[in-house]
Amino acid sequence: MSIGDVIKWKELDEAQRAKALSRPALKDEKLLKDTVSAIIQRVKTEKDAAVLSYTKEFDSATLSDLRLPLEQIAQAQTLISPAVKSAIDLAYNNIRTFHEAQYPSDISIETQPGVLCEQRHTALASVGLYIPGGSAPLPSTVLMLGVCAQVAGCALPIICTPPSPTGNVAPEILYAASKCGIEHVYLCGGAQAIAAMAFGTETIPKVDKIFGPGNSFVTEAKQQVSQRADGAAIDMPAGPSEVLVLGDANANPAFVASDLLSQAEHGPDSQAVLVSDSEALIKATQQQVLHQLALLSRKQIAQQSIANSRFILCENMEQAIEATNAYAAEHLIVQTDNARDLLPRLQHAGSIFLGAYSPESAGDYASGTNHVLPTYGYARNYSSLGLLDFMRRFTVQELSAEGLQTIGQAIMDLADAEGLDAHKQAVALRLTELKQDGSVQ
Ligand code: HSO
Ligand code: ZN
Repeated sequence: MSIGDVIKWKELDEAQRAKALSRPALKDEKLLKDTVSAIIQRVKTEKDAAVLSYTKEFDSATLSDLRLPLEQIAQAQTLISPAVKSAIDLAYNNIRTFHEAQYPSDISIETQPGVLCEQRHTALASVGLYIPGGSAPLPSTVLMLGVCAQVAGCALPIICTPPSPTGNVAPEILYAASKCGIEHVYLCGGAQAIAAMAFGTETIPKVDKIFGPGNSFVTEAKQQVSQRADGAAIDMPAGPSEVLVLGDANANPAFVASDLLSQAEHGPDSQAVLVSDSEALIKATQQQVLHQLALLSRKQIAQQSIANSRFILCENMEQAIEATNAYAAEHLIVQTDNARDLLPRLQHAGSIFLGAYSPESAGDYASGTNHVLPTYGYARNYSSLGLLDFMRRFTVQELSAEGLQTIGQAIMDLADAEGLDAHKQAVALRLTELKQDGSVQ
């Protein structure tokens, strides 16, 4: 079993440092793009028939109807254990509390007397939530997306999720959907599900925006449909998921190893990185990783990811913070003394977990924060998912006669400067009328 080497940061030049922080390469881009584009085209023209045929081909499920019967959503709670039911209830409440607190305030302000400017918010009308199937069905992702749609007030939230070969969906997923008030669940996955939500089929409604994680086909399909005017918007670009733990000599190696492995068990291309100024922590963590790994049910998956893990030894905390910021981790776990003191210096991360008792799993499931986060370095310029992603903001303005008189000359001068006569005229006509009216000077 192999584990990433210890990388000594001070011995690396700039190019080697960039390589030490690089993400796993995405494979065979051209083939992926072409395959996905063919699927999208077929779904766009053949609609339900194409989705049903892909579902048979890729999910081995022969369906007559893509929509899951509503009764199955209602019945789900009778099919899950009481422990899982109350865990979903607890997670739902915390996620709801945190996202309700994000509800934005509208703004209404007079920039000058009689010039009223407003910023308002409205929920997106229809949203498509993609929930992956495969080796681990994720009811937690239903909550992360579904609560946002519910709190924002989206009128039509729908879920697409791949069915099992017998045409079923895990009851945990359906119970989470029912908590979020979702009635439309469609049995399809992969690029075909993304295409169906982007363009609509006889059964699956077209949505305004598509959310959620997925494999490379799903990710590529989301990118492609988001680039078409007749497609749909998407939440964010995505790549394989990752964690970076920033630890000092006082960090608990068993805790650190468990966080690295939590990431590693997601998939072979997940990345786990430890950055530290303590060689002792790195060595002890590596031992713990090997020890804990052997006991995991998904050790086949985790060990592939751990083979690509990185252990970066820095000379001091300054340097460690620099490397951490350069990586821009999706999940950044800070296991140092006084972790909160470092917060102002941590620039790029999707979500930050402070201190020994804040494992990534807390945010993955139940603390209340969203687990849909920018991966693959996108934490430099994208935000963690939140309520506002399910809303749109727009502006309103209302000028009184006095207001137009106050700023009218400036508008006309700017229109002159841009050579746009009709713009100037739109103001001039009104000002002339006001003068004739005599109501305003
Ligand atoms: N760590 C994943 C989310 C997840 N973990 C779901 C467990 N279930 C991406 O943030
Ligand atoms: Zn996770």
